[in-house]
Amino acid sequence: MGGRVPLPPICLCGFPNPAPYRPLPPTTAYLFFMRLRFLTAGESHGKALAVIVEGLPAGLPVTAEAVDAQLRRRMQGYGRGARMKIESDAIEWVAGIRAGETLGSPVAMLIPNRDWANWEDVMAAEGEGEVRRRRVTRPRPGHADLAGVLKYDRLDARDILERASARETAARVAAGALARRLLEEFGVDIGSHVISLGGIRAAPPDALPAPLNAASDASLVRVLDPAAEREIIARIDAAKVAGDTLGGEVEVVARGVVLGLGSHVHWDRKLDGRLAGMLMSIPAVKGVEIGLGFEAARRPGSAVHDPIAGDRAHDVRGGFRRLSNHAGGLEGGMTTGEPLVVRVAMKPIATLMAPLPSVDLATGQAANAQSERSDVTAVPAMGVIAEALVALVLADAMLEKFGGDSLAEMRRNYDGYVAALGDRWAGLTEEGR
Ligand code: EPS
Repeated sequence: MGGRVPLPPICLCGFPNPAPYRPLPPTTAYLFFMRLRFLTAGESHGKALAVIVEGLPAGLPVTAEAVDAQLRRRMQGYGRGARMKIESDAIEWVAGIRAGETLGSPVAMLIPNRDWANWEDVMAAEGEGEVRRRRVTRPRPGHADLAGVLKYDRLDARDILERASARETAARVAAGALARRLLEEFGVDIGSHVISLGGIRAAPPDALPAPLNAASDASLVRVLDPAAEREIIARIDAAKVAGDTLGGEVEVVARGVVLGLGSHVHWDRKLDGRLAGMLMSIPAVKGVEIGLGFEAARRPGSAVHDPIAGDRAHDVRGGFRRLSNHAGGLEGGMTTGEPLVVRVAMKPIATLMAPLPSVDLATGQAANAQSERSDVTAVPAMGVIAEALVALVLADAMLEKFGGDSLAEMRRNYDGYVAALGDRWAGLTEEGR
């Protein structure tokens, strides 16, 4: 007998494979959202958008008006299309709220689509009826149409675009409004402003106004520079005439965020990654920067890192302050207590009224892409969406750090932590300071 020793199974990388492959448990999918989870459902021209938010503590005062106010902000902005004239977004509570407070159970909300009245036949859940009317067979470059129909084996790109539409973000803004409500209880204020649109850069003031949204929402394109506002509006008008669309950049600022949210200890607990991943999920968003962002790569360290100074104020910064905030309020995956500053870049909307070349999936022939009614730009609205998503990530990180089944319990944990940070500073000798 040859007595050959069986070789260990070898994986493709050439190393011995000690254990058979086992799929990761499904809970892994939730690592990015440990405490606060949300799910949305709904097609752009379906009956309604639905959202469930799970993980909010009991006892948080909420009103439909506070949620609706955020939905109204999302509908604004010069350059939006006819759809926003049809809709008047507002929520219906479905579950999780009683007597104006959260119960600690999942909160469910509906946002009815007014436009549903015009699409009931085409979007009917059952029966062929008119379903084959208004088929989309000429995929738009830049949209989900082509990859979607091929991957999901559909004949009609409407089956894809209805869900890929940025209409879904209304549901996320509603979820974000609840997160924002929680953060307000802890003194956090989140705002945004447009810093470029259609290639025109705004020159915002060095010291941003507070509250930021009171100033940015007063502008038709949410910029803090009246000269740039005029130029941007002219650029949008010209793009509309040309059948074109425009992208741009938004800056989101969260003030009052306590030091120590997120963690340096593991990749999926770093707040930078959690924020960037969430913001990159906004339709048409192609880039996210934190603080100086890409500019930090071009400067020496001495012109990037924020010098540290003591500060007796016992606030969210734990008794210290920074002489600059190039880090955008994040170091080592943790908040520093300085304002959190995130910039988000959006490409132009993919639906062009002067469409680009495509292929008709019904005939295989070259044809121009389909033109569905759309916006020239949605950059001002994207700022509102980005604020909502930043709120969801921060609320999740707050719940992770301070926990609590009720708002009162969460507040005790928060107050104890902030007091302990202050005590540490108070314990230093005069000499040490
Ligand atoms: C949107 C609703 C949509 C578009 C836009 C965002 O309405 P409709 O398709 O009926 O005109 O205005 O959708 C897109 C930009 C897109 O690419 O699909 C909304 O509610 O935000």
